[in-house]
Amino acid sequence: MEIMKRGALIVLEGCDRSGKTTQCQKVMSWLKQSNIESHFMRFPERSTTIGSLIGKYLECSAELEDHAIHLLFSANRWELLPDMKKLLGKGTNIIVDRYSYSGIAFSAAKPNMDLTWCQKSDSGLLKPDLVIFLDIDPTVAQTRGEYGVERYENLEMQKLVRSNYLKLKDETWKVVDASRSVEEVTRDVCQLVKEALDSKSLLTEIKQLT
Ligand code: FDM
Repeated sequence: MEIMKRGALIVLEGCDRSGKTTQCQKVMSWLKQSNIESHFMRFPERSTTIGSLIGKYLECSAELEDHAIHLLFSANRWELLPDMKKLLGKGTNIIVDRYSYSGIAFSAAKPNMDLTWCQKSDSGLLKPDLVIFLDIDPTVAQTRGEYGVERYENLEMQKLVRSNYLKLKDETWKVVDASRSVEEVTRDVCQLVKEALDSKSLLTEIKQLT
């Protein structure tokens, strides 16, 4: 009897202008062409009630205490957990643009926010099978175009965020040099995704973030 493989949970992370969204689109179109059942998600997911408040905060039209907004970002992942479990359970792979690591790296870049405290609210969410970190020096990333008007889109913050990201790196992380051309990065990203989809670990239950 053939054992059914669950879907893989694959996350792309990186600082602003590292090319996450472009690479997610490239991976999704490659998966579609290859007839591999996959679903795209992004965090924050601004379409929910919690997400719309997060959106207002990011656009600077609402102010929230730092711990409170951190917990809302986390709640936004918790509210989508049942959907994620359902998809993975029926064998659909999920490609995610930002996840808990953004939650921790951005919140902990603020004064008086503790990285370990920031990790706690996501404990129990699904642990990705693969995290692709698109690494680029924020000073170089900035040359790709002006930052927008949203909160956090400034060089100082992005430098702190990058150093936090690097503290979160574990065995599921693969670091990709995102300073290269879109095509070069896509080649590496698709290769990493392919390896994750071929992995025997998809025959075992998905782990949880601690
Ligand atoms: N962000 C994103 C957080 O601060 N915490 C989180 O948990 C997540 C998922 O929101 F500045 C920040 C990171 C970024 C902003 O921007 C979302 P995009 O352009 O929609 O990814």
